[in-house]
Amino acid sequence: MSRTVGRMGIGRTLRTLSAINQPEGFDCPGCAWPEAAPAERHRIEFCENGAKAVAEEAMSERADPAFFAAHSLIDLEGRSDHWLGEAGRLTSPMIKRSGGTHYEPVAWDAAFAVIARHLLALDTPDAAVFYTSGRTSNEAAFLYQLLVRSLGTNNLPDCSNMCHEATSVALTEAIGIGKGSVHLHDLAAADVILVVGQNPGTNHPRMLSTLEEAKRAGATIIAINPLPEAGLMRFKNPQRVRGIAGHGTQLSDQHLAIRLGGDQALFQFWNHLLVLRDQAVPSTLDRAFISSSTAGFDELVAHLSTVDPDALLAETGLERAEVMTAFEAIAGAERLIICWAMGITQHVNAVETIREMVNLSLLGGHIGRPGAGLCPVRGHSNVQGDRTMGIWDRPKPEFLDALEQEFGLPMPRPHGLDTVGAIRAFAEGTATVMIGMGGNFLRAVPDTELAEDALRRAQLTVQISTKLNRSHVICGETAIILPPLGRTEIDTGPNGDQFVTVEDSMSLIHASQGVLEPASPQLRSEVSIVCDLAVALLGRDHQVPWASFRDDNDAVRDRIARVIGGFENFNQRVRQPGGFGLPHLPRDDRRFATPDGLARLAVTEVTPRASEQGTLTLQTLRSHDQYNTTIYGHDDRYRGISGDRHVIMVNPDDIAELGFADGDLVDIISLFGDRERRAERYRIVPYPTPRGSAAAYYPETNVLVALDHHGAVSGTPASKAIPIRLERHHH
Ligand SMILES: Nc1nc2c(c(=O)[nH]1)N[C@H]1C(S)=C(S)[C@@H](COP(=O)(O)OP(=O)(O)OC[C@H]3O[C@@H](n4cnc5c(=O)[nH]c(N)nc54)[C@H](O)[C@@H]3O)O[C@H]1N2
Ligand SMILES: Nc1nc2c(c(=O)[nH]1)N[C@H]1C(S)=C(S)[C@@H](COP(=O)(O)OP(=O)(O)OC[C@H]3O[C@@H](n4cnc5c(=O)[nH]c(N)nc54)[C@H](O)[C@@H]3O)O[C@H]1N2
Ligand SMILES: [Mo]
Repeated sequence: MSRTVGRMGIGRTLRTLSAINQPEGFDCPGCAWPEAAPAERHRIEFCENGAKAVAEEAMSERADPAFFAAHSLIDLEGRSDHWLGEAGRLTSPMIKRSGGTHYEPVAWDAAFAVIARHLLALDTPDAAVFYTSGRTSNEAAFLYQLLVRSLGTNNLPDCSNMCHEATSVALTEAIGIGKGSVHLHDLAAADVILVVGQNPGTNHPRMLSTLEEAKRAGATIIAINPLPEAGLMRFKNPQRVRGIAGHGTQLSDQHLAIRLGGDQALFQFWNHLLVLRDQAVPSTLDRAFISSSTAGFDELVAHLSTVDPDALLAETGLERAEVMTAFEAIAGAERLIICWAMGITQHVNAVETIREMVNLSLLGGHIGRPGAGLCPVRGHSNVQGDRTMGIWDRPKPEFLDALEQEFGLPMPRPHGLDTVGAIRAFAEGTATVMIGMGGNFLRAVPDTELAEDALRRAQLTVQISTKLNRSHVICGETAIILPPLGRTEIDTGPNGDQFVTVEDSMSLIHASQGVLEPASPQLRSEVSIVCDLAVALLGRDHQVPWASFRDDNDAVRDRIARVIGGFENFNQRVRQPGGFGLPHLPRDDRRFATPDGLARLAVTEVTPRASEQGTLTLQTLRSHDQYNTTIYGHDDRYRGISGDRHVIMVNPDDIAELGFADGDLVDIISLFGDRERRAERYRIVPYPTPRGSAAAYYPETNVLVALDHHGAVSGTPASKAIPIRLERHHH
């Protein structure tokens, strides 16, 4: 608590922390891991990193007009991301006028008028881009996409493009819905859980409590990760006295220290063996399920009979014996759950890898049964809900039909720009207006230098943000900051106190209501900001009654209930403590909403890794002391690194072979054909990561990722698979 008390004071700390993730309180802005049902919930239902995320929003410092008067844009540009965040909460709408050197205060209405003028002057609405980060509420997201589509474009890139896009693509194709298929209680009932490409100890700490419960109930947990991530190796549950005092639980029974990008080969190897094993032990595969509910089995078996298991094994970098130990657990599993996150999705072959993971799950019939299923673990606390609300550059036609029917407006049909496409459009000058609903677009995206040049070419950039970040500083010719209320804050208006709703990683919808006085009386809810902008743009007589939604989230929810399946009686059901779950056919009924009603087994080709002598592959990941682009501090406690984020973790044998030593300062150079990208002055840290696989922190190393280096199907920047070499740093 020292951090929260330091930033917020003791009274506010107690009031705030006791409201996190409680039925009457607000949803933790940290991650999307679900809470237990209200009756089973702890009095303290948050983690260290959730408390940090809350403190980051509820801190006492203010980036107010006096702050902006004292710091020119050039001054701000020279500051670190950490420094910008420490400036405090944004308090007033601000504008940087064309040719201006500073942001200056602007009235809300004047700001909306400037934005409307720019948008209405565009030759085509496709020249504007509307980004969303995953902290936005369902209500604000629904109105925001409606506004954007009323203008006539599907340019709705979001943080999902950089996050779980591959999951959405692969799962929709395979099981007809792009969301995970387990409930929280399924984990405790599983007998084998694979945790793949995920660092829950830092990024989803409450998941460790769930895994601990599963472990106590007898589950075998297998961690598949290049790094021995702390929480998975040994975990002390701080919410139980035994957890604090004792030695902690060894959560994973096995750790497979896989080489970066080797997972597709690993799962294909296991699938190959499963089919062989079934010939000897006939119940290995769930034949009844396969024949009644899946398509593609014969093709998959034919393909798996042609693969070279030794070559697959070599791709993983693992020993045969350890892979076989895990295989025995998997082949014998009655209820298998596969969890995954960015270590899988941020690769060129991400969709193929998830297809192989789904194959494994389907071959054993591990879906739509208690204790079994697919468990992608989402990042941002409402990233899944934003997609459900239609924040998507590739909306489904049925969704657009429903919007048209409800609002009597034509909806644009061509697909819009995703994140990578948006940067390209700004670089080429085909996009000129950027609006960001939360997030830190500039820092989150790849190819930092290119992205900076691209966004500086914009005519107008607008950020709806709680905190100052790089996206305000590297901006268009005209730039606007609009400060919204945060999750922790009371949202009150002519219709009384309002609450919002969010969807967690397991499709549960629940209410979130802040408890703190707003950081400034000028702040407005995201819902009202969208409505005010809509009125400025589309007028009072627009088909959509924007003004009636402005201070009435119930009215917004009534519309959501009519447009989006699963939200029937939304207002009534969300008022039940703990909220309600959205339907999920595979999970609930073992049925699949694919075109033919069958789950799809997929054939994938593993592309052998081509790595040259003297090169490494780099993953960019999160430290224990950051929230995405927000840097809380310079330590990474669980990895034993402190005081410095400019480090690169390298296997000791690689360090020696490359002619370096512990502590050497190097430049990291990525190996893309078009031009050289360099991250300067990184300290080498010997680390237990597989040979050839290195790691460094995001977002500093985003400079290294070429814009074109992304998932083949998902478009997700392959920020866990950057080919690099190291060069001694010279001053
Ligand atoms: N405190 C905190 N919580 C957060 C966030 C935060 O920044 N801070 N961010 C939120 C967001 S938006 C997200 S998306 C999630 C991110 O949650 P994670 O996905 O856990 O985040 P990363 O730090 O990117 O960690 C990726 C993990 O995958 C492993 N990995 C990398 N490449 C491979 C590979 O090729 N194969 C395998 N098997 N493993 C690999 C890495 O070693 C690392 O353990 O967390 C959310 N929660
Ligand atoms: N190299 C590399 N790049 C990556 C990743 C990686 O692992 N490696 N991870 C990717 C992933 S998974 C993600 S999700 C993206 C994250 O990309 P983003 O979601 O764009 O980034 P965040 O850092 O989460 O955004 C933080 C900002 O959001 C604003 N904010 C916070 N709370 C609120 C709120 O309640 N309302 C509003 N309006 N604004 C708010 C604040 O101004 C804050 O500065 O980055 C991606 N980029
Ligand atoms: Mo994410």
